[in-house]
Amino acid sequence: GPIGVFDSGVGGLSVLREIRARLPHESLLYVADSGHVPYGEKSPEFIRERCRAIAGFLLEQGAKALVLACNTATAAGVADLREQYPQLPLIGMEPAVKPAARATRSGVVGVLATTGTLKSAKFAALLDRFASDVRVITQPCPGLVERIEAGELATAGTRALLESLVQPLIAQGCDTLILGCTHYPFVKPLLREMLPPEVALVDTGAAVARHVETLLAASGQLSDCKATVRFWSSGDPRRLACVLPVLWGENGTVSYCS
Ligand code: DGN
Repeated sequence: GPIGVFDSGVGGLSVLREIRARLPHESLLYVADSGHVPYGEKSPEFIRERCRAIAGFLLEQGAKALVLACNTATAAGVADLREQYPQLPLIGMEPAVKPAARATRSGVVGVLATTGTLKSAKFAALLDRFASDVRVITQPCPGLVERIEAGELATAGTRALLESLVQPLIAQGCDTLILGCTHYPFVKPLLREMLPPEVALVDTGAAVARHVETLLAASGQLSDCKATVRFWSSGDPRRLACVLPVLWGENGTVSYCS
């Protein structure tokens, strides 16, 4: 069976790319919940409902494993899904606090993420566990996900927004910047241009792809067939189809799902 991957929108494509690079023989199903993007400012209850609905849909389509390719959805909904599907390989995202706390030399780590992620109990627990001896500055990024959804990866407006978000962190001595939302890797080139070279950018996509491989291997479920990829959007499927060449690297068939 395929691996089911979902996000509030196109952000999870940054994770899907890592999964395909690591596991080229796995068929993939991707749901962009673009009818309800952004999740960043929505209530945890609402996001949990969306996670349940989308997980149910992907399992109906035959998914053998699920990846919540969204930090905000993971913070709100992964515990609930684990309870509902105790046997299912289920992988969520979380900001890379542990590797960043190890890597920093200045002792100051910045976290870019949505308000929902930063306010969650899961994130507070992560800081308690792994960041006790470094200073962590959190920075919510309202408006950034919307720009990335609109395909504005390198416009003047996106650049100005990013500058205003990261300059205060750099001014406070941050040398390690966590991209704690799956949309943000798509503006890495822009961030790289505006940041001093010694500032490291850390995201979780590759680690999640390795974790998917480990879980599937452990349950003997790795595939060696010819892989296919299918996409759904709860928004306008044509809009997702339009951005696939840029964000996914090739064209794809996109259907509507509710
Ligand atoms: N891509 C999601 C994340 O990783 O948190 C959030 C995007 C959103 O809907 N705000």
